[in-house]
Amino acid sequence: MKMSFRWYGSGNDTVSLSQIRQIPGVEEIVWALHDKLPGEVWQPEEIAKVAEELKPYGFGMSVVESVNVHDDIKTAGPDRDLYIDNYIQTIRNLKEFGVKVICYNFMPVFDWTRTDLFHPLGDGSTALFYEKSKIKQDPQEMAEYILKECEGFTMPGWEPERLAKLTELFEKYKSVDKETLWENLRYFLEKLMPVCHECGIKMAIHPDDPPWDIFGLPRLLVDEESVGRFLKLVDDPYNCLTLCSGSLGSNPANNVADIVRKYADRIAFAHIRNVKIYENGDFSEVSHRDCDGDVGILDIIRAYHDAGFDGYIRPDHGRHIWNEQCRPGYGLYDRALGIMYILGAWDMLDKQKG
Ligand code: CS2
Ligand code: MN
Repeated sequence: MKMSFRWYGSGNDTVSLSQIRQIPGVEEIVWALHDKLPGEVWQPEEIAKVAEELKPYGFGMSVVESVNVHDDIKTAGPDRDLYIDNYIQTIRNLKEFGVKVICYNFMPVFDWTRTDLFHPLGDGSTALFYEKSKIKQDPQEMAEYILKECEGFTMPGWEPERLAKLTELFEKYKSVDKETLWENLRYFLEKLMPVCHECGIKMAIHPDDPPWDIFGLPRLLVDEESVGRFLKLVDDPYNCLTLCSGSLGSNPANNVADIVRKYADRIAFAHIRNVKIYENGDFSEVSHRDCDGDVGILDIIRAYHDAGFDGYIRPDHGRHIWNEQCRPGYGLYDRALGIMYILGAWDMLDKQKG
């Protein structure tokens, strides 16, 4: 297992590389070019700048999160082949810098969705929260709320340029039901696989967050069965998962540790996030400690350990603690605590194995 930490880039993150260097065990920075819109080619000169920044700290740059997928690819729009060609060029450019894994998602319109980004947890900390009943209402209202709360931060998947055209976007997805979306995903991945083999880069899809349909939009990767369907859809060792414990784990019917056990060989990247689920289906993100939430963090870590997981792993969202002013979910302190929890459990399992 190789520990990593997501970083949004100089001038775009409240956390610095020198801070990250002091978190024990971090080998890799999970990065992206955050000013790129979905569909644009990532140019070598732009990637080189990130490589130069990471070099003095000795961090690897093996994992990109995310190269976002253009809506024309998801909806089989008129320019999908052009955008797939651009994606392929980006893969080729990333290869030159040692990238091994591309994390992406295939969620229509929105990436992760929450109704409150600073929900009080009762101990003075706050975290991201999802209130089911609020999602039945207006997507425009929710998008405006998120964009307002995130002012000053770039939010991948929440590009204001895209969301300004929300009605148009919803219109595009009108004819895309779940089966069509699966088909469009297959089309995309089949075009990419030969290039992935050639470049030694794994495509690692992030499951849908939350793992159910929202605002009438279909969502594909929501449970063990659909994860299985995805892996068979394009049955290729370069077609992989970013297994996000918090995304799948917000449905209490999902046993994430079982999913890890079943598909470990196709997990390229692990996101460790804990959530507490309420009886009415609302959920709150919480600390990484197992007993603070419901996803079974320790079982999940054990499942990775038993499988001899040697992919990349990172704490996913953290709470906002100690008055830290940061990008929602992506502060320094709680994610650093998360890393220490994961490594503590991992080291103990190593020790027991002898
Ligand atoms: C991430 C996702 O912050 C998060 O919730 O886990 O946004 C993830 O980066 C994307 O879905 C991957 O494309
Ligand atoms: Mn995640």
